Amino acid sequence: MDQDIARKLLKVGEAFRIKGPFFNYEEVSQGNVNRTYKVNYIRDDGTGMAVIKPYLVQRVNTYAFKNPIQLMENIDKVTEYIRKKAPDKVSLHYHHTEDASGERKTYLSDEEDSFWRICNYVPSVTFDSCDDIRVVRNAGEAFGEFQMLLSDFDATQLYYTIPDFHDTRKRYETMLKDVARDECGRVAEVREEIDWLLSVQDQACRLTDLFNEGKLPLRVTHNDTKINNVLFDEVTHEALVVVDLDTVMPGLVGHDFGDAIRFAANFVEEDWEDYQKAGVNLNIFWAFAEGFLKKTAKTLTPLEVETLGMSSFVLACELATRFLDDYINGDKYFNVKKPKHNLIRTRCQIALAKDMLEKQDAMNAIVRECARKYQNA
Ligand code: GN1
Ligand code: MG
Repeated sequence: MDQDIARKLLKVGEAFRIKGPFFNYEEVSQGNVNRTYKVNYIRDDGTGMAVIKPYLVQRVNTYAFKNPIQLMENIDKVTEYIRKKAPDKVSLHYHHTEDASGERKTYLSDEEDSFWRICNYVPSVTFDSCDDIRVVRNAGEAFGEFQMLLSDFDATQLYYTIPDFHDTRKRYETMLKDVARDECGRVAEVREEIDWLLSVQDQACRLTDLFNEGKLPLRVTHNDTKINNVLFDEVTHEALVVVDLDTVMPGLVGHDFGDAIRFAANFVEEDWEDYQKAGVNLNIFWAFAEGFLKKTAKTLTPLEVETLGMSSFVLACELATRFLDDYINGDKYFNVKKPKHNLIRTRCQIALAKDMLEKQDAMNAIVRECARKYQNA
């Protein structure tokens, strides 16, 4: 246990009036942007016996999220809405601080300009990668259901926590500006990656273009649908709840479908050193599509259905530009754990995207088949 972190977490817990002595903490290593800790406190179970009570404590990355207070307002509204609509479902509850004047907040913004929040810890398992078709189908259902739960939520109530988050055209423009600046002298090393991404730019920007042409409806989407953002029951592996609501904003259905596929259906993890092995596992693709369309098929427009197959290619390319841009800028946005981490991630997304291009027809056929099945069900 790092003593400085432990001391910091202790202070944060005090601000949120968490009861009982601080016991210990462990870092939850999944997120690439925020820092997350499971912090354990000791409680009396009412009979004099000590029990461990865990909380999930997060430090929000304010480089990525410039307005974390608005972000917390979004989360409050969305979790409240889902709780009312589906009161029996497991849900996230954020704790409140209280200052001398009695003002309560769901966050602590402290002197070092760091931004903290605490929510209930849900006993569960998560999967960073998964070959179990049933689990993947459950994840598809969970993200599909999440979108359906919010289908009549008034999207104008939501702030854009990261403007233009899935605007692929703008992601390319930003990367090109940073290439021109070449702040860290890294551009020469990544010419091949830049050239490949530029060679597929129009295909990669297909969702953005269709939206700008007014052909796709805006929905409330999750926008960060990695399978490890679903908590599963430890025994049954049923999906319990979708977490990581920082990017819940108006978006396109393809953003959620494509992002989930590029993460869950990849043969290897997102930062696999041997990146040539990246590629799309069609069985996993099918399982996710089946779960997702089971929940959404009846509400999607024909064009939305048509975009799902290619959306995974779009999201893989978009994320490759983001990782590459961050590498070129000196690794400021994504947490990196080793040198060239963002470059390895870029190469992995590019290898995946190349494989997706070859499997485009198969992916489209699977989506059409699942949509047909559940539109008529
Ligand atoms: C970030 O925070 P995390 O690890 O769930 C990123 C996603 C990327 C993902 C890639 C706010 O997600 O957009 O797809 O890394 N989130 C943000 O692993 O930028
Ligand atoms: Mg996230």
